[in-house]
Amino acid sequence: MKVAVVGATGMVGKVMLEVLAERNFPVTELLPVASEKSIGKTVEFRGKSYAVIGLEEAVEQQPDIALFSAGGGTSLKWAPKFSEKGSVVIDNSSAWRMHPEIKLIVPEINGNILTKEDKIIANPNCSTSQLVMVLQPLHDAYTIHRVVVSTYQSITGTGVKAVQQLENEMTGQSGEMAYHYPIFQNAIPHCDVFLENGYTREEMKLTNETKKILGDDNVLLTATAVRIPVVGGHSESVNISFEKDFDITDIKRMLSKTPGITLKDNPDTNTYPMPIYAQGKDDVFVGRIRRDETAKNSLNLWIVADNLRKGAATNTVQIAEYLIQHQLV
Ligand code: 11C
Repeated sequence: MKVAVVGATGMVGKVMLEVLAERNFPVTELLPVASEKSIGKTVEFRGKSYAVIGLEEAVEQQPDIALFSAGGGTSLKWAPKFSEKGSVVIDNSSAWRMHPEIKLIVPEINGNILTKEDKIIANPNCSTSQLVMVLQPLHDAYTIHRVVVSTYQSITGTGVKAVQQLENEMTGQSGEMAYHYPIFQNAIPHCDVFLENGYTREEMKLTNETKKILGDDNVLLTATAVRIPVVGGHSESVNISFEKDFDITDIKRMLSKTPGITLKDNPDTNTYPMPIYAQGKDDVFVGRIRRDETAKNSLNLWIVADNLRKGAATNTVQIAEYLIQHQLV
């Protein structure tokens, strides 16, 4: 496969290259692509250096697959140009996710809806991917009525500028601010921009993308998204109400058997998921599973995943793997 990685010098792009290499993705030719200012820089892939090329040149080279993580504007403009030339674009930005004709895919959940006709495929927001991985098996078994989620999100979701801001604040240096406020020793209840309804766009992505991936508009979901000074992954406190009653032991057993999920849940040994353990891993970690004693058919749980992996690069590569395995590319 001739594979283009658009945004190859960015935070997610670099992880995409790592994930492609780790998973032995059948790359026969790699095209690392980035904006004008990065052309000529090099990136490493499987021990070799590759020169970064621009978007025009990459389109002309007609890659089989183009993995995009270069921001919504670039995706809106360039994904159609690649697909018109025959490439399949898997886009990690928010540009295409809610487009009615574009599929929003977590392969373990809804990979089966992909066809050869899908030339632009959207990858969900990081906080959504890890959430739906856990919601989907539970929805199948007990029918979710309502979800209340509060996120504790890694600064890597914002990008390099935020990582730099935290480093500056930790070492007492001044510099550019990615956030309106200091992030060191802080929690900022504001991820992405505010919308007219008082929610942030991150919060509404959780609501809307979850319904689209689960394929069920009846699932009610309300969210509060919070940024915290952590780099290893996003954490989520999740309260779920079901139509049907459940048994906690069955839920733990079911989740422990779900591919892509690791159950870490043992109060006796202080075992629960945390970003320091999720960092660099592809799985979604779940724990603190307990009945909500204040509401009917309800429970609480805690989900953690590396937002740059299952939340972004890994899921994108898994979509590409799915296409190959099912001869859709
Ligand atoms: C964050 N979830 O942590 C965001 C980053 O829509 O792909 C990814 C934004 C997106 O701020």
